[in-house]
Amino acid sequence: MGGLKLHFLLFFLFMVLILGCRKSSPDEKVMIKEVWSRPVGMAAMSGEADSSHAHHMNMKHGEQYTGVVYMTIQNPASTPDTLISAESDICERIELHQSIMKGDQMFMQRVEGGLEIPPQKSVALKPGSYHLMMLGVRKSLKEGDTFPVTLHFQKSGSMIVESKVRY
Ligand SMILES: [Cu+2]
Repeated sequence: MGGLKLHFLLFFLFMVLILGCRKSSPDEKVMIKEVWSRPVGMAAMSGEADSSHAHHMNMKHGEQYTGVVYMTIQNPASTPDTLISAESDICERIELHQSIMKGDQMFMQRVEGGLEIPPQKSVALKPGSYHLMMLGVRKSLKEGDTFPVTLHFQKSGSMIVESKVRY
């Protein structure tokens, strides 16, 4: 009796192991979690509190509203994937940016060549790090609003996610 139970247990563990390994097949798509946005208003852009976005004023976006999109991208596959570009109906275009500290000041720069998501890793787009920058936002973003953002990945293709506005 005890031996039978042990065999069953070993078989069960074996199946878990096999299913666990199958999870990381190379054609598995990235998963997008915790998508949220917030507007970056003119006041914030010129104020000291958000000097990270000050360079947009120099980029002749002074008349436009901008916003950021944050999310976590998880890659369950055994090969890397790359976030190439993004777009949304609510803005003119979206750029991939990275915030970096220089001394005690925060600056942003465009990320060229897309953002690589290593195999079986997550990359967080979050304040002070990577973010999607929405330029020429056409509507006012109120807390709780949601809007679709289309993401284009090298391997996973295009996917639409809903971003929720949070302040
Ligand atoms: Cu930015």
